[in-house]
Amino acid sequence: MEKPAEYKKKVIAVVGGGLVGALNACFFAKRGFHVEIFEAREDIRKANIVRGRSINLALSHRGRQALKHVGLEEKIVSKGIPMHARMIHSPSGRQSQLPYGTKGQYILSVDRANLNKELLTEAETYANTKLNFNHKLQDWSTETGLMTFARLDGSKAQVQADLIVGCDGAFSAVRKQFLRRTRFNYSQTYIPHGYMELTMPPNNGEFAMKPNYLHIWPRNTFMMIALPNLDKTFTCTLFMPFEDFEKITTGDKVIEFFQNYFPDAIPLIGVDALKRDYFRLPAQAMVSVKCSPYHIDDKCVLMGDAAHAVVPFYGQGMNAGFEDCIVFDEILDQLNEDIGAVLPEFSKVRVPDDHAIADLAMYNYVEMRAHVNSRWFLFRKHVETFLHLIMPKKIIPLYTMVTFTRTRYHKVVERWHWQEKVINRGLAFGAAGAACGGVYLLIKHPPNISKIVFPAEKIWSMLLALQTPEWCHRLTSD
Ligand code: FAD
Ligand code: EGU
Repeated sequence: MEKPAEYKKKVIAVVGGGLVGALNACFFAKRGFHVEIFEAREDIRKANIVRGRSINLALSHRGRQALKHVGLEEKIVSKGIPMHARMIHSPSGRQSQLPYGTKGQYILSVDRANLNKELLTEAETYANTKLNFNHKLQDWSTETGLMTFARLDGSKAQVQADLIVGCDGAFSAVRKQFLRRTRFNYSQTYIPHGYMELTMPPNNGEFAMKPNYLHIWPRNTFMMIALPNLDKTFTCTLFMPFEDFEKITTGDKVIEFFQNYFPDAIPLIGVDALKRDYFRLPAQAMVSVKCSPYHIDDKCVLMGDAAHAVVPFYGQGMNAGFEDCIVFDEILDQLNEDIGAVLPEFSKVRVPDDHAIADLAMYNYVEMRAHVNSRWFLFRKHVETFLHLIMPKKIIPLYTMVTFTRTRYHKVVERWHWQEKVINRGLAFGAAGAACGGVYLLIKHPPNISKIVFPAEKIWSMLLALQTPEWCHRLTSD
């Protein structure tokens, strides 16, 4: 529907020119709003040193759909490296692959800096966008929408906007105003784990490991993950409790630690590189943030990590943030761009979904550190795959719904709980059925006693073995 010219002059200020902010600017620019991005850092396209969080990310369906909306899917996908399966590394160095699904089901390893650059460049192609770098939001007024930015030279800039979109990450400055208001819910949790990134160089000009995989070394409380980069390196991310990071104080201790848990990675990363890079940067913290609502009146809305920082144990943070942009766009359509109605509707629709993925990611973190080693990981995934194979319509693995569909996250959780019930019921009925069948056969063909006692005992002890933690231990201890 055609909007009055006056309306289209509305200024949307996007605070934060990270992944979600830059994408959001494209969505708003496409609609004809006047968009200004305010980013605290310098223009990363001109900077030589790119510091900051993880070098590469897993891009999946939700994120790709959002990129498609702004015409960037092909460009980003062509520079991504498909990962069709996980490669599980056991402590002995054995590698086993577990496909993500059928041929079309793969995730992509994308370079964070490149993705951010492409998004900024795309936003800039619109005549109605303006990018302001070196503008750090300090404060804003919920009454007037007036924002105060600090510039590099120490000067201040005051800017007025009709709508403020807070995309300024997990430690959002925009969100500070929300915290002072009544009936605003907020929770933040730092997990005891930190992460550290190590680079695995190419070996004789080739990838040191198979490139089209998400490499995983699951070791209960320790875990390492490696994603491939276009320059044939891998970025390895080591997840470990902070107290364990702190125990490793010398280069020799680093090697000893890797010798114990990730021996196969030592020659691939290199002893000297390992000793050096481990101490280059301290381990980084991970935080989970949940809040609601996401808006203040018709003035301001939060998206991406500013609204929901999730722990990275589902590879969904950016994907969820990108999906926020699609959902907001859909609501703008439904409600004729009436911002006063769109903001509360966005909170209503999106909060349950973002909270659901935050919970799922935290659940997976707790589960993985509790007892996930390579054997358990393989076992569980095989069970999931098998159940999907025999009941393809009824049982869909949780990660499949999260990663390869746009099923609303809260529906994914509902469906998952339902499936668990079906599986448990199936197991119970299966056991009862087998027992009845056994009794029937015994009555129909009564065997002589000497024959029955022996197998009955054996079956009984097998059933008992299934229940004992002993059996569980054999699976969960390497
Ligand atoms: P950010 O990327 O944090 O961007 C915020 C921007 O706002 C920055 O540019 C910052 O400079 C700017 N800013 C901050 N404060 C101000 C201010 N006061 N004024 C102006 N600008 C400001 N997600 C995935 O989907 N897949 C993965 O595989 C994945 N792996 C991850 C691995 C790790 C170890 C971590 C920590 C996260 C991972 N994530 C992953 C999550 C992903 O990194 C985030 O969800 C994503 O970066 C969020 O984007 P954002 O734009 O909301 O926030
Ligand atoms: C963590 C850090 C494997 C990138 C969760 C899987 C991640 C990623 C998994 C990081 C795991 C864990 C899934 C994807 C993905 C798996 C997933 C985690 C990408 C349940 C750059 N996770 N991640 N689950 O299934 O759905 O392969 O840093 F080890 S991609 Cl923790 Cl699909």
